[in-house]
Amino acid sequence: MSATIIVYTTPHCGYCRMAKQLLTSRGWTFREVDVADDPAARATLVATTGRKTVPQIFIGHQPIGGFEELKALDDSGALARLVAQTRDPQPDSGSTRHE
Ligand SMILES: N[C@@H](CCC(=O)N[C@@H](CS)C(=O)NCC(=O)O)C(=O)O
Repeated sequence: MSATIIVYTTPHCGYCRMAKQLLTSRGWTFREVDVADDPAARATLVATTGRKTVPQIFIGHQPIGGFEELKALDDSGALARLVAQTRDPQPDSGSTRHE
């Protein structure tokens, strides 16, 4: 299963471009949602994240912020862990399946 990464963007947004480049450089696919012409989606995004800028990036269902937050997480190594957790649900190590 691949990680669900969603990047909310607008066209001509430099931070959006940098965020997408970072994710692509790591080999992670993502879904891009352009909210430029969708005021309702943008309002929902602001309500959900508390932030008015784009990009807004979600790893799984977790809003992590914009490009600068993405970069900080990447620099610390936390981003790769977050993506891996989202991508690979931990097996139920305490149980054995009998079929
Ligand atoms: N610190 C933010 C800065 C993002 C930012 O300033 N984005 C610009 C577009 S590139 C923005 O949303 N400006 C306000 C607007 O478009 O309404 C980040 O790293 O993502």
